[in-house]
Amino acid sequence: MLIENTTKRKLQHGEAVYGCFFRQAEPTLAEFVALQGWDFLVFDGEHGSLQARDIEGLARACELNGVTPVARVTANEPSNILRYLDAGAHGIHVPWVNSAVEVESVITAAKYGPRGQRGLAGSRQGGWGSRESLADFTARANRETMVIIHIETARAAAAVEEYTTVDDVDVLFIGPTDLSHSLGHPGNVSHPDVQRVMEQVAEVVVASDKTLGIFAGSPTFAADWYERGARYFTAGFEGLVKQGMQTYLTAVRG
Ligand code: 3PY
Ligand code: MG
Repeated sequence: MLIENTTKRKLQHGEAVYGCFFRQAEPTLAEFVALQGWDFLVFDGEHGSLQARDIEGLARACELNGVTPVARVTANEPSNILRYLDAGAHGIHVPWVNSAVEVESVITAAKYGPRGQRGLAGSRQGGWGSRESLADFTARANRETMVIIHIETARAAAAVEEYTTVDDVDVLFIGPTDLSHSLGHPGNVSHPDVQRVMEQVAEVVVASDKTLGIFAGSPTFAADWYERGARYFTAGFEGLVKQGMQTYLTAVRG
């Protein structure tokens, strides 16, 4: 249930927040991951097989441990956004958003009136109307729900200035991998063309009232982008587990 979004609160105070992408439909494993000290977990409906229904148990595993459950939706589509939020995500990552008009449509889908047109019903996110009235919940949800928009195509990068003018966007999030692909250097995030576009995006976002977010799989990448003004960071579960296991095996096998 969405009572308070502690990650959003930290961002509002200018603090850096750290989260982990996770795509297993296993609440017990999510609970273990949540206990490692993350501010938030991002349950990944885009790259993986998670369904909106899986968010119910995964969100509960987070909520029990004071961690914010966020979901990456499959696509920018109102019924898709609605189902992930109603199931219990406190925020959404929306991939492949390619114009300011599309950003506005995310907000319309994610916020209740008067700002948006999110479908209203008793849902797990609102405690099925058992904790407070639906009217009170709409105000709470509009205040607490976090919206993270991916900048991961050349088109999105070129339009980012306009994205910063859309109210109620919390985080403009660079997706380095898709961006590298879109710029003609698939998987080569350190290519100078990709770095230059990421820097241009960063400058525009940092000068605005939005938070700059980025996927940062390593601490050095995250530290570098902290210096450039990013405050919302994600890593990935598999990447971190892989590093830990390989470090262990390399050490024990000498
Ligand atoms: C990307 O790098 O494309 C991402 O979406 C990271 O989450
Ligand atoms: Mg991506």
